[in-house]
Amino acid sequence: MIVNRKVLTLDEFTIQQLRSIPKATGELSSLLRDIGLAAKRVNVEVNKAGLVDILGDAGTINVQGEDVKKLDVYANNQFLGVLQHGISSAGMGSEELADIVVFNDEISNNSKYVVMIDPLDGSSNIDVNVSIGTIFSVYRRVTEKGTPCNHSDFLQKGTEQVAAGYIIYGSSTMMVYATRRGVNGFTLDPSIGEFTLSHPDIKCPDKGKIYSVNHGNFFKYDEKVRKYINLCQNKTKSDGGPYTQRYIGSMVADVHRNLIKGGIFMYPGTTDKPNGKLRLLYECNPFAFIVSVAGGKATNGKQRILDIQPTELHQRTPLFIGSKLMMEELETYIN
Ligand code: P6P
Repeated sequence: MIVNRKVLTLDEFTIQQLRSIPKATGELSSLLRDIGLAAKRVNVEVNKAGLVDILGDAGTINVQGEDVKKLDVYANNQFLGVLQHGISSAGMGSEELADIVVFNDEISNNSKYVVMIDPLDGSSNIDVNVSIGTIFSVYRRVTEKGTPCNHSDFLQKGTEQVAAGYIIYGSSTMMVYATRRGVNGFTLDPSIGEFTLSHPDIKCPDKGKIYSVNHGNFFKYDEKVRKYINLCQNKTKSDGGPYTQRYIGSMVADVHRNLIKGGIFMYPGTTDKPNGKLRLLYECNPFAFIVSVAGGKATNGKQRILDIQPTELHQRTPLFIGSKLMMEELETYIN
Protein backbone atom coordinates (compact mmCIF):
# COMPACT_ATOMS: atom_id res chain seq x y z
CA MET A 1 0.00 0.00 0.00
CA ILE A 2 1.42 3.45 -0.90
CA VAL A 3 1.31 5.64 2.21
CA ASN A 4 0.95 9.32 1.40
CA ARG A 5 3.83 10.99 3.27
CA LYS A 6 2.35 13.98 5.11
CA VAL A 7 3.92 16.84 3.17
CA LEU A 8 3.89 20.09 5.12
CA THR A 9 2.82 23.25 3.31
CA LEU A 10 4.66 26.52 3.99
CA ASP A 11 1.71 27.67 6.08
CA GLU A 12 1.68 24.45 8.14
CA PHE A 13 5.47 24.58 8.60
CA THR A 14 5.52 28.21 9.77
CA ILE A 15 2.66 27.53 12.18
CA GLN A 16 4.46 24.41 13.45
CA GLN A 17 7.57 26.54 14.04
CA LEU A 18 5.43 29.18 15.77
CA ARG A 19 3.93 26.61 18.14
CA SER A 20 7.41 25.46 19.15
CA ILE A 21 8.55 28.96 20.19
CA PRO A 22 6.68 29.88 23.42
CA LYS A 23 6.92 33.68 23.20
CA ALA A 24 6.48 33.95 19.42
CA THR A 25 3.71 36.34 18.43
CA GLY A 26 3.19 34.83 14.99
CA GLU A 27 4.23 38.01 13.17
CA LEU A 28 7.23 36.41 11.47
CA SER A 29 5.20 33.34 10.44
CA SER A 30 2.54 35.64 9.04
CA LEU A 31 5.16 37.70 7.17
CA LEU A 32 6.67 34.59 5.56
CA ARG A 33 3.23 33.39 4.47
CA ASP A 34 2.52 36.84 2.98
CA ILE A 35 5.76 36.63 0.99
CA GLY A 36 4.78 33.15 -0.19
CA LEU A 37 1.42 34.45 -1.40
CA ALA A 38 2.99 37.31 -3.37
CA ALA A 39 5.53 34.87 -4.81
CA LYS A 40 2.73 32.67 -6.16
CA ARG A 41 1.19 35.67 -7.91
CA VAL A 42 4.57 36.69 -9.38
CA ASN A 43 5.16 33.10 -10.48
CA VAL A 44 2.03 33.19 -12.64
CA GLU A 45 3.24 36.27 -14.52
CA VAL A 46 6.84 35.06 -14.83
CA ASN A 47 5.66 31.76 -16.29
CA LYS A 48 3.73 33.50 -19.06
CA ALA A 49 6.31 36.24 -19.60
CA GLY A 50 7.35 34.66 -22.86
CA LEU A 51 3.81 35.24 -24.08
CA VAL A 52 3.89 38.95 -23.28
CA ASP A 53 4.93 39.73 -26.84
CA ILE A 54 1.67 38.17 -27.98
CA LEU A 55 -0.33 39.85 -25.26
CA GLY A 56 1.46 43.17 -25.60
CA ASP A 57 4.97 44.03 -24.41
CA ALA A 58 5.70 45.95 -21.22
CA GLY A 59 4.55 49.54 -21.50
CA THR A 60 1.73 48.74 -23.92
CA ILE A 61 -1.97 47.93 -23.47
CA ASN A 62 -2.77 44.21 -23.58
CA VAL A 63 -5.82 42.52 -25.05
CA GLN A 64 -7.65 43.00 -21.75
CA GLY A 65 -7.06 46.71 -22.12
CA GLU A 66 -4.71 46.66 -19.09
CA ASP A 67 -1.37 48.41 -18.83
CA VAL A 68 1.29 45.73 -19.26
CA LYS A 69 3.76 46.56 -16.50
CA LYS A 70 7.41 45.65 -16.47
CA LEU A 71 7.65 42.41 -14.52
CA ASP A 72 10.06 44.04 -12.07
CA VAL A 73 7.46 46.68 -11.26
CA TYR A 74 4.67 44.12 -11.14
CA ALA A 75 6.66 41.95 -8.72
CA ASN A 76 7.55 44.93 -6.56
CA ASN A 77 3.88 45.91 -6.30
CA GLN A 78 2.85 42.38 -5.30
CA PHE A 79 5.32 42.20 -2.40
CA LEU A 80 4.60 45.78 -1.37
CA GLY A 81 0.88 45.03 -1.33
CA VAL A 82 1.00 41.96 0.92
CA LEU A 83 3.44 43.60 3.35
CA GLN A 84 1.57 46.90 3.55
CA HIS A 85 -1.75 45.12 4.18
CA GLY A 86 -0.23 42.55 6.52
CA ILE A 87 0.32 42.72 10.28
CA SER A 88 4.08 42.20 10.49
CA SER A 89 5.95 44.93 8.65
CA ALA A 90 6.37 48.66 9.34
CA GLY A 91 7.91 49.35 5.96
CA MET A 92 9.78 48.04 2.93
CA GLY A 93 12.91 48.89 0.96
CA SER A 94 13.32 47.63 -2.59
CA GLU A 95 15.76 47.46 -5.47
CA GLU A 96 12.93 48.98 -7.50
CA LEU A 97 12.42 52.00 -5.23
CA ALA A 98 14.79 54.90 -4.65
CA ASP A 99 13.77 55.21 -0.99
CA ILE A 100 12.06 53.13 1.70
CA VAL A 101 8.26 52.95 1.87
CA VAL A 102 7.06 53.79 5.39
CA PHE A 103 3.62 52.20 5.75
CA ASN A 104 2.72 54.61 8.60
CA ASP A 105 -0.67 53.29 9.64
CA GLU A 106 -1.54 52.22 13.18
CA ILE A 107 -1.17 48.46 12.61
CA SER A 108 2.05 48.80 10.59
CA ASN A 109 3.60 51.25 13.06
CA ASN A 110 3.05 48.63 15.77
CA SER A 111 4.60 45.83 13.66
CA LYS A 112 7.90 44.26 14.65
CA TYR A 113 9.71 43.92 11.32
CA VAL A 114 10.90 45.69 8.18
CA VAL A 115 11.74 44.00 4.87
CA MET A 116 14.39 44.69 2.23
CA ILE A 117 13.69 43.03 -1.12
CA ASP A 118 14.92 42.56 -4.66
CA PRO A 119 11.52 41.70 -6.16
CA LEU A 120 12.81 40.20 -9.41
CA ASP A 121 16.56 39.76 -9.69
CA GLY A 122 17.99 38.94 -13.08
CA SER A 123 14.80 39.94 -14.89
CA SER A 124 16.74 40.59 -18.11
CA ASN A 125 17.08 36.78 -18.27
CA ILE A 126 13.33 36.38 -18.68
CA ASP A 127 13.59 37.11 -22.41
CA VAL A 128 15.77 34.01 -22.84
CA ASN A 129 13.88 31.81 -20.36
CA VAL A 130 16.63 31.66 -17.75
CA SER A 131 15.70 31.17 -14.07
CA ILE A 132 15.25 34.38 -12.07
CA GLY A 133 14.40 35.12 -8.47
CA THR A 134 13.17 37.22 -5.58
CA ILE A 135 15.53 37.88 -2.66
CA PHE A 136 14.39 39.21 0.74
CA SER A 137 15.75 40.11 4.15
CA VAL A 138 13.81 40.60 7.41
CA TYR A 139 15.00 42.82 10.29
CA ARG A 140 13.47 43.54 13.68
CA ARG A 141 12.94 47.31 13.73
CA VAL A 142 15.18 49.30 16.09
CA THR A 143 12.90 52.36 16.30
CA GLU A 144 10.12 52.58 18.89
CA LYS A 145 7.00 50.53 18.17
CA GLY A 146 3.98 52.75 17.60
CA THR A 147 6.02 55.21 15.53
CA PRO A 148 6.73 55.19 11.77
CA CYS A 149 9.86 53.24 10.83
CA ASN A 150 12.84 55.08 9.36
CA HIS A 151 16.19 54.46 7.62
CA SER A 152 17.89 53.25 10.81
CA ASP A 153 15.57 50.23 10.79
CA PHE A 154 16.93 49.24 7.37
CA LEU A 155 20.61 50.18 7.65
CA GLN A 156 21.41 47.32 10.04
CA LYS A 157 24.29 44.83 9.80
CA GLY A 158 23.47 41.48 8.21
CA THR A 159 24.08 39.80 11.57
CA GLU A 160 20.86 41.45 12.76
CA GLN A 161 18.66 39.66 10.21
CA VAL A 162 15.81 37.69 11.77
CA ALA A 163 15.15 35.81 8.54
CA ALA A 164 16.20 35.86 4.89
CA GLY A 165 15.16 33.96 1.83
CA TYR A 166 14.64 33.75 -1.89
CA ILE A 167 12.21 32.41 -4.45
CA ILE A 168 13.65 30.83 -7.59
CA TYR A 169 11.34 30.81 -10.61
CA GLY A 170 12.96 27.95 -12.49
CA SER A 171 12.16 24.45 -13.77
CA SER A 172 10.13 24.39 -10.59
CA THR A 173 9.35 27.32 -8.31
CA MET A 174 10.97 27.09 -4.88
CA MET A 175 10.96 29.27 -1.80
CA VAL A 176 13.99 28.85 0.47
CA TYR A 177 14.26 30.74 3.75
CA ALA A 178 16.52 30.76 6.76
CA THR A 179 16.01 31.70 10.36
CA ARG A 180 18.61 31.04 13.05
CA ARG A 181 16.94 27.64 13.49
CA GLY A 182 17.88 26.49 9.99
CA VAL A 183 17.34 26.68 6.24
CA ASN A 184 14.31 25.02 4.63
CA GLY A 185 13.18 24.76 1.01
CA PHE A 186 9.61 24.60 -0.26
CA THR A 187 8.62 23.60 -3.79
CA LEU A 188 5.43 24.98 -5.30
CA ASP A 189 2.96 22.15 -5.93
CA PRO A 190 0.74 23.47 -8.75
CA SER A 191 -1.88 20.80 -8.06
CA ILE A 192 -2.75 22.45 -4.73
CA GLY A 193 -1.19 25.91 -5.30
CA GLU A 194 0.92 25.62 -2.15
CA PHE A 195 4.63 25.70 -1.37
CA THR A 196 5.39 22.28 0.18
CA LEU A 197 8.42 21.30 2.27
CA SER A 198 10.76 19.53 -0.16
CA HIS A 199 14.25 20.39 1.21
CA PRO A 200 14.19 20.27 5.02
CA ASP A 201 17.23 21.52 6.98
CA ILE A 202 19.43 22.43 3.97
CA LYS A 203 23.19 22.22 4.66
CA CYS A 204 25.80 23.67 2.33
CA PRO A 205 28.42 20.91 1.61
CA ASP A 206 31.81 21.89 3.10
CA LYS A 207 33.33 21.58 -0.36
CA GLY A 208 32.26 21.19 -3.96
CA LYS A 209 33.64 21.24 -7.46
CA ILE A 210 31.81 24.22 -8.91
CA TYR A 211 33.21 27.72 -9.18
CA SER A 212 31.04 30.55 -10.50
CA VAL A 213 32.47 33.80 -11.83
CA ASN A 214 32.09 35.99 -14.92
CA HIS A 215 35.29 35.22 -16.83
CA GLY A 216 34.55 38.16 -19.13
CA ASN A 217 35.81 40.42 -16.34
CA PHE A 218 38.90 38.28 -15.60
CA PHE A 219 41.54 40.87 -16.49
CA LYS A 220 39.70 43.51 -14.44
CA TYR A 221 39.95 41.47 -11.24
CA ASP A 222 42.62 41.95 -8.59
CA GLU A 223 45.73 39.80 -9.17
CA LYS A 224 44.99 37.72 -6.04
CA VAL A 225 41.51 36.90 -7.35
CA ARG A 226 42.95 35.96 -10.75
CA LYS A 227 45.42 33.62 -9.01
CA TYR A 228 42.59 31.90 -7.16
CA ILE A 229 40.60 31.51 -10.40
CA ASN A 230 43.68 29.98 -12.02
CA LEU A 231 43.86 27.56 -9.07
CA CYS A 232 40.26 26.55 -9.75
CA GLN A 233 41.11 25.91 -13.39
CA ASN A 234 44.09 23.73 -12.46
CA LYS A 235 42.48 21.55 -9.77
CA THR A 236 43.07 17.83 -10.29
CA LYS A 237 41.65 14.69 -8.73
CA SER A 238 44.50 14.69 -6.21
CA ASP A 239 43.46 18.08 -4.75
CA GLY A 240 39.71 17.93 -4.77
CA GLY A 241 39.17 18.64 -8.43
CA PRO A 242 38.73 18.82 -11.25
CA TYR A 243 36.41 21.83 -10.85
CA THR A 244 33.75 22.84 -13.34
CA GLN A 245 32.79 26.43 -14.08
CA ARG A 246 29.09 27.17 -13.91
CA TYR A 247 27.79 30.76 -14.29
CA ILE A 248 24.20 31.43 -15.28
CA GLY A 249 24.28 35.20 -14.74
CA SER A 250 21.30 34.98 -12.41
CA MET A 251 22.43 35.25 -8.79
CA VAL A 252 19.53 33.29 -7.29
CA ALA A 253 20.10 30.38 -9.70
CA ASP A 254 23.89 30.36 -9.26
CA VAL A 255 23.89 30.62 -5.47
CA HIS A 256 21.00 28.17 -5.06
CA ARG A 257 22.84 25.53 -7.10
CA ASN A 258 26.04 26.01 -5.10
CA LEU A 259 24.10 25.94 -1.80
CA ILE A 260 22.67 22.53 -2.68
CA LYS A 261 25.64 20.96 -4.47
CA GLY A 262 28.57 22.79 -2.88
CA GLY A 263 30.63 25.40 -4.68
CA ILE A 264 31.82 29.00 -4.64
CA PHE A 265 30.24 32.07 -6.27
CA MET A 266 32.27 35.21 -6.84
CA TYR A 267 31.31 38.69 -7.94
CA PRO A 268 34.59 40.52 -7.22
CA GLY A 269 35.28 44.20 -7.54
CA THR A 270 36.88 45.28 -10.81
CA THR A 271 39.23 48.08 -11.84
CA ASP A 272 36.27 50.13 -13.08
CA LYS A 273 33.78 49.01 -10.38
CA PRO A 274 35.81 48.38 -7.19
CA ASN A 275 32.61 47.66 -5.22
CA GLY A 276 31.38 45.18 -7.79
CA LYS A 277 27.78 45.05 -8.98
CA LEU A 278 25.73 43.25 -6.33
CA ARG A 279 23.80 45.14 -3.67
CA LEU A 280 24.58 44.62 0.01
CA LEU A 281 21.17 44.98 1.63
CA TYR A 282 18.90 42.93 -0.62
CA GLU A 283 21.23 40.58 -2.49
CA CYS A 284 24.43 39.89 -0.54
CA ASN A 285 23.20 40.08 3.07
CA PRO A 286 20.24 37.71 2.61
CA PHE A 287 22.38 35.12 0.81
CA ALA A 288 25.21 35.55 3.32
CA PHE A 289 22.74 34.84 6.14
CA ILE A 290 21.22 31.81 4.38
CA VAL A 291 24.60 30.28 3.39
CA SER A 292 26.08 30.96 6.84
CA VAL A 293 23.17 29.26 8.64
CA ALA A 294 23.63 26.34 6.22
CA GLY A 295 27.35 26.07 7.17
CA GLY A 296 29.01 28.10 4.42
CA LYS A 297 30.77 31.50 4.46
CA ALA A 298 30.47 34.89 2.71
CA THR A 299 32.93 37.79 2.58
CA ASN A 300 33.63 40.95 0.57
CA GLY A 301 37.29 39.89 0.37
CA LYS A 302 38.21 41.71 3.56
CA GLN A 303 35.45 41.02 6.11
CA ARG A 304 32.33 38.92 6.59
CA ILE A 305 29.43 40.31 4.55
CA LEU A 306 27.22 40.08 7.65
CA ASP A 307 29.57 42.37 9.61
CA ILE A 308 29.47 45.26 7.12
CA GLN A 309 27.76 48.34 8.58
CA PRO A 310 25.52 49.66 5.77
CA THR A 311 25.52 53.39 5.08
CA GLU A 312 23.07 53.60 2.20
CA LEU A 313 20.15 51.50 0.92
CA HIS A 314 21.56 50.62 -2.51
CA GLN A 315 25.25 50.30 -1.75
CA ARG A 316 27.18 47.63 -3.63
CA THR A 317 29.81 45.20 -2.35
CA PRO A 318 32.15 42.61 -3.80
CA LEU A 319 30.90 39.12 -2.90
CA PHE A 320 32.59 35.76 -2.37
CA ILE A 321 30.18 33.12 -1.02
CA GLY A 322 29.93 29.35 -0.73
CA SER A 323 31.25 26.14 0.79
CA LYS A 324 33.26 26.58 3.99
CA LEU A 325 36.48 24.80 2.90
CA MET A 326 36.46 26.39 -0.56
CA MET A 327 36.01 29.84 1.00
CA GLU A 328 38.85 29.17 3.44
CA GLU A 329 41.13 28.24 0.54
CA LEU A 330 40.06 31.42 -1.29
CA GLU A 331 40.84 33.45 1.83
CA THR A 332 44.45 32.21 1.80
CA TYR A 333 44.73 33.98 -1.57
CA ILE A 334 42.81 37.21 -1.03
CA ASN A 335 43.32 38.07 2.65
P1 P6P B 1 27.13 39.99 -14.89
C1 P6P B 1 21.54 39.91 -12.71
O1 P6P B 1 21.53 41.07 -13.54
C2 P6P B 1 22.54 40.16 -11.60
O2 P6P B 1 22.15 41.25 -10.82
C3 P6P B 1 22.69 38.91 -10.74
O3 P6P B 1 21.52 38.16 -10.67
C4 P6P B 1 23.80 38.16 -11.44
O4 P6P B 1 24.54 37.32 -10.57
C5 P6P B 1 24.68 39.29 -11.95
O5 P6P B 1 23.82 40.41 -12.15
C6 P6P B 1 25.34 38.94 -13.27
O6 P6P B 1 26.13 40.07 -13.63
O7 P6P B 1 27.88 41.29 -14.85
O8 P6P B 1 28.04 38.81 -14.66
O9 P6P B 1 26.24 39.81 -16.10
